[in-house]
Amino acid sequence: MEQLINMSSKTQYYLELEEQYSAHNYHPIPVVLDRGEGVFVWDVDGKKYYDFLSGYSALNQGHCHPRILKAFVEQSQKLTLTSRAFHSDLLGEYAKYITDYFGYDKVLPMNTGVEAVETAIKLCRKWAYQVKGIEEGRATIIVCEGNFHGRTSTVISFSSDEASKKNFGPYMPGFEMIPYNDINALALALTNKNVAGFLVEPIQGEAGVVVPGSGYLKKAKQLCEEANVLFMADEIQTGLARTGKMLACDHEEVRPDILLLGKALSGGMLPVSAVLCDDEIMLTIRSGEHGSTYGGNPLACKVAMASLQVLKDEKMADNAEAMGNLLRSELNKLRSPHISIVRGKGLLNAIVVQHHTKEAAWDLCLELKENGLLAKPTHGDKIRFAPPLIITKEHILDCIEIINRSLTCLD
Ligand code: IF1
Repeated sequence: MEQLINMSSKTQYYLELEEQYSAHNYHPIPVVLDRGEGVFVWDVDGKKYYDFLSGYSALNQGHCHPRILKAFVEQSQKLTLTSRAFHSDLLGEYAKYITDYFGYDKVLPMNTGVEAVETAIKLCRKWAYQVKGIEEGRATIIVCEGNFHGRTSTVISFSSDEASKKNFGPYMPGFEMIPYNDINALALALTNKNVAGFLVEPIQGEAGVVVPGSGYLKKAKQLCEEANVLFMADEIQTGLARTGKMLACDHEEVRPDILLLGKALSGGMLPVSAVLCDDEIMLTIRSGEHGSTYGGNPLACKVAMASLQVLKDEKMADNAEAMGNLLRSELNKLRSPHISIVRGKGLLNAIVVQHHTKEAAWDLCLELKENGLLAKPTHGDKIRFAPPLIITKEHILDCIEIINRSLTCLD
C-alpha cells in the first residue's frame, strides 16, 4: 500500500485492515469516512470534506437525508422483507407511485443497477421473440463504445473497457457495438432485422461525462421507432435530477421504451433499482420467469417513495441546473493551464486534467482531499465533479476556492 505523508494512525489502521482482509478490487482515495450529512462527510479524525462524488450519484439527495432516513427507520422497525412468495402492503402502493411518477404502465423492482440492466436485456429479448417475431436466439442489442452498465458477466461482455472484461470470458453473445454519439452508425446498425434494442446512457458517466450532441437522443429514439427496436435508456447515473431534469432524456423530450433507474432511487440508503416500461413489453415475462430475493421488498419501497418525493419537493433538478451552470462557469473563469476541458450537464460534471505527468489527476485529488474536497479520477486524466443536488451557491464558491488553491500543486 502506498505510504502517504501525514496520514493519521487511525486512518492507517483502517486502511491496513482493508488491505489485509478485503479484496483489492478498488483503489480508493486514502481517506476513511465515518459520518455523512448533506453535502459533507467526515473522516475518522473528525476532518470535514465536501463530497464531490455523491456515491457515484447514489446520494443526489445528500447524505442521510432526514425525510428518507425517517422512512428507512420507521419501516425497518415494522417489516423489511416478505420475499415475493407473499404480498406486502407496500409493493402495490410503490408500483402505482413510481409508474405515475414517470408515466409507464408497470415497474419491475430489482436491487442493484446492473440487475436492472440485466432485467432490461431479458425483457428486450423476450419482447423480440414473442412480439416482434425475431427468430429465437437471434436477438441483437446495440450498445455504445465507452459504455458502462455494470459488472456482471453478461454486461462486461459488451464493455469496451479492457480492465472491465479481460480474463472474464467467455463472453455473452448477442450485442453489437457502435460509436457513441454517431447517429449514422446507429442508422446502419438498425438495418439488421435481428436488432431488438438499443441500450444507451444519455450521458456516458464512467467514460468521463461524455455529453452527446444535442438532438442525438431524439434522433436515436426516432430511428429506433422506425425500425421497431426498443430504446432502452440507462438513467441509473444520469437520472433522478442529476443532470438538471428529472431524467437526462427529458432534455430532449425523449420517452424511453424501457427506463432503467437505480442509485439515488434510495438516496444512498440501500440498493434499489427499477425497470419501467409498458404492458406490451413488461407482460412478456410471466410468473416464475424472473425475480430476486430482495426485489420490491417493503423497506426498499418505502425508502424509494421518500427518495423520489424529496427530489420533487426540494426542486433538486432546478438546483442541479443552476448550481451546475455556476460550477462550470466558475471553473472556466479559473483559466487554469491544468484544466483542458470542463464538461457536463446539471451537477454531472468532469474536468480533463492537462499535465505532463500521468498521475496528475490522482495527485490533484490527493491535494483536494488535503484541502477538504473529495473527488476521484476516472480513466486517468478526468475528474468527476458531482456533488449532492442540495449544494448551495455558497458551497459551490467555497469549492471553487478549494479547487483553485489545489491546482497549484500541479504547477
Ligand atoms: C463500480 C463506474 C459510475 C452506472 C450505469 C449501471 C451501473 C452503473 C450508468 C451499475 C454503476 C457505478 C459502479 C461502480 C462505480 C460507478 C461508476 F465508474 F463504475 F462507472 F458511476 F460511473 N449503469 N456505476 O454508472 O449499477 O450495479 O453498480 O448498482 O462498479 O466501480 P450498480
